[in-house]
Amino acid sequence: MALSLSSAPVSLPSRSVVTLRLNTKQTVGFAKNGGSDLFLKRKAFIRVGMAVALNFSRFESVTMAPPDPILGVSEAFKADTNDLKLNLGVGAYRTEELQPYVLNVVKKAENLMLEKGENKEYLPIEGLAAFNKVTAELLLGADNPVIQQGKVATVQGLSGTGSLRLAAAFIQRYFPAAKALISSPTWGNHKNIFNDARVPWSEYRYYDPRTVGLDFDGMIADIKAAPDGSFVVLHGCAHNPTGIDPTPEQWEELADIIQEKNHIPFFDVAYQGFASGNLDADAFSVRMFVQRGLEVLVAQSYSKNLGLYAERIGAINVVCSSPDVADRVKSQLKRLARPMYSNPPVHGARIVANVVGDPTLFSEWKDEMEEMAGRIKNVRQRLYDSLSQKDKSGKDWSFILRQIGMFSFTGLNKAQSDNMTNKWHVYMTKDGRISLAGLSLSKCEYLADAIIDSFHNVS
Ligand code: KET
Repeated sequence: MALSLSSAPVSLPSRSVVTLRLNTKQTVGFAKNGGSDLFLKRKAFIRVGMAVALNFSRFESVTMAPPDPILGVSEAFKADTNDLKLNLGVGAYRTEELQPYVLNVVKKAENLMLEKGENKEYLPIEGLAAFNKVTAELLLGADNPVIQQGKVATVQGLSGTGSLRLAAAFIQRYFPAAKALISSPTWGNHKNIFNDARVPWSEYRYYDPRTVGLDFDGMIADIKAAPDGSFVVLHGCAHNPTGIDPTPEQWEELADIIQEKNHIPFFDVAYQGFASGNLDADAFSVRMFVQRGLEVLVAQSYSKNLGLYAERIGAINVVCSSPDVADRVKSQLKRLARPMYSNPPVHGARIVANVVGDPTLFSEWKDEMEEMAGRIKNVRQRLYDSLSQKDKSGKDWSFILRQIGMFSFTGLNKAQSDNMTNKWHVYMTKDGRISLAGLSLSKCEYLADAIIDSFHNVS
């Protein structure tokens, strides 16, 4: 059926609603449902100065966002039908058969939870108390005086990302003039997090491509040159993407400079246990800063070390100079969390509380983590061996063995990384990072061929 106006007839698609703005300032609505038109409001003979907006979206100006540099790689991998394909993009641990891995301690904790038949009521805004207790203890050591004195504000977060984002919102609210300092390079999402939270950031030098190592002098110089009272974002261990950490002596020197400059250290701890295979050893940097009496922010994640990627479980810890300050900081973190997501999910928090809080499960977890870290070390060695044997150019690949954690920063540039994907079906991030956690011993030779071809034949 057609709607006749003073101008040309207009055909309405079924189920459409049209609002006509009349020159009399009256609004008349028509709806068409199936075949019969309804006259909704007011009968009127109309001379229309009309805007009939059919097939027009109010979101027309929204542009297509680029794929995420890390998670977008997994999407592209899924779409590839080649059997040889290898996903070395996202940092997610796989078995030697390249299957996702659910830790045995996680299954045991989940069975316990099922037996207890716990309810699904809302958690408090700050999260599960049992989780918050064990997560701070795991990070700082259970006997750490700052815990015993109540100086740590711990709030359960939506894994590492959500915890970083909450802390960034806190920085924006209470230190609106402060800047975040991030390493160059760093985990790609750091920039997004600070951008979205409207915290200005700048980079400090970190990686030296000439030595394929740490540019410690550059790092110190940039941290010194930054405005006093900046938030220095540091990777607690297993720096992503370079796999290069400062030595203990360099950490001490960094703490000196940070203290001198009145900066606030902001640790991102996403790989505790994955650098050395040992949870305490990997917490060295954070604990050393805390021991010096510094106030410190620490975001934690259980995605990697407990394999709880999709559970979104982590925490933000703010170590404060007094229990009173810690209470106030915590109250403000809760205030920020409430309108964003109200309160966090319970399942992952219960798993962590059960595993870390139970001596038997805790010790089993350490064994499993050592096993995961060990498998990655084996793959790292095999990749190095394959590259060294196959590459006749004399290039020194030993940097791969010096890097730690889940990743290897290969030094391949964007064009070379593209070649890895387009020709060899090896999916990786465009900064040249490969996740060794997604590699098996049996695929090392193939990967070495791909790397050698890309490195030597693509400029
Ligand atoms: N910090 C770092 C340094 C990091 O590498 C990740 C994740 C996170 C925090 C956050 O993880 P979450 O799952 O929110 O706890 N990195 C891997 C996955 C990702 O990019 O989201 C990665 O680099 O592949």
